[in-house]
Amino acid sequence: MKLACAVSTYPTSFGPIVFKDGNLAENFKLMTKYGYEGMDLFIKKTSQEQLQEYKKLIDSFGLQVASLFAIYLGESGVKLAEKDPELRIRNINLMKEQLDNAKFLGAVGLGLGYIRGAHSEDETEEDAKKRIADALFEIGEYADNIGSSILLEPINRYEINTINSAKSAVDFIRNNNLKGVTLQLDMFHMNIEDKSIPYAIEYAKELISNVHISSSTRHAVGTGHFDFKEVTDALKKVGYDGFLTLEAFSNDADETLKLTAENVRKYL
Ligand code: LER
Ligand code: MN
Repeated sequence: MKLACAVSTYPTSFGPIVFKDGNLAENFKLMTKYGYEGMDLFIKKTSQEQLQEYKKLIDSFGLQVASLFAIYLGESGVKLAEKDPELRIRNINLMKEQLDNAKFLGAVGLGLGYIRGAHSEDETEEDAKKRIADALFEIGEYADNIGSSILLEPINRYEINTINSAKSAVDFIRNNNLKGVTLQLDMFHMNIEDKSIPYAIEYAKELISNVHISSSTRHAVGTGHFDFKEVTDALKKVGYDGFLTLEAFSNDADETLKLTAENVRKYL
């Protein structure tokens, strides 16, 4: 397994990202100092020229992109659970554009967090999940055709009311026969929603494409009460050899990266 870190290409207020200032070259320098090999890249609407610049810079540091996240779309109201048919088509197309960007950057795929959308008060989670599944059927097929993937991320109930546990995400993908859709796991969310993290990892095994790591308080790995060995043992047992991406709060990037690298390496 390889160590990665969440990085934003632009100044963002989104909480659990170590590098929120968009100073990519400076951030990459610190990452390589502690042996990080990749990143989850958080981007906003980006021109082809700008993407090429990012790729050049990432390559020059010998880094890789694990997942690409376009959370700005979610922040501007784009959701797959959209009820308006015309807006749904627009949203599906926006996701396809971002999949092309993920492919261009050599990422494992495009993360799908808040952009799946929530269910409204006058309907059940199942109602919204039907619309999300319909959209994902088309987007997943597109991803599969271009050799990429949508990484659906189970997110805890306090942040969104659809697809909270890893187990429910696996069932959702299987029950809807979704091609080109895999999983972005996140220890912080699984700790809240899954009865057992090792059991959920075993249950999800063929679908895991990336894993977000942090402490139980969502800071540097090793500073809370998570049994990190239990998690890495479970990942090893299912043969996972992708990225462990630090997605955490931090007031001191150097310290957060250093502590996480030390605490993760003992278990790899
Ligand atoms: C949100 O809490 C999260 O975990 C991210 O990966 C964004 O989707
Ligand atoms: Mn996450």
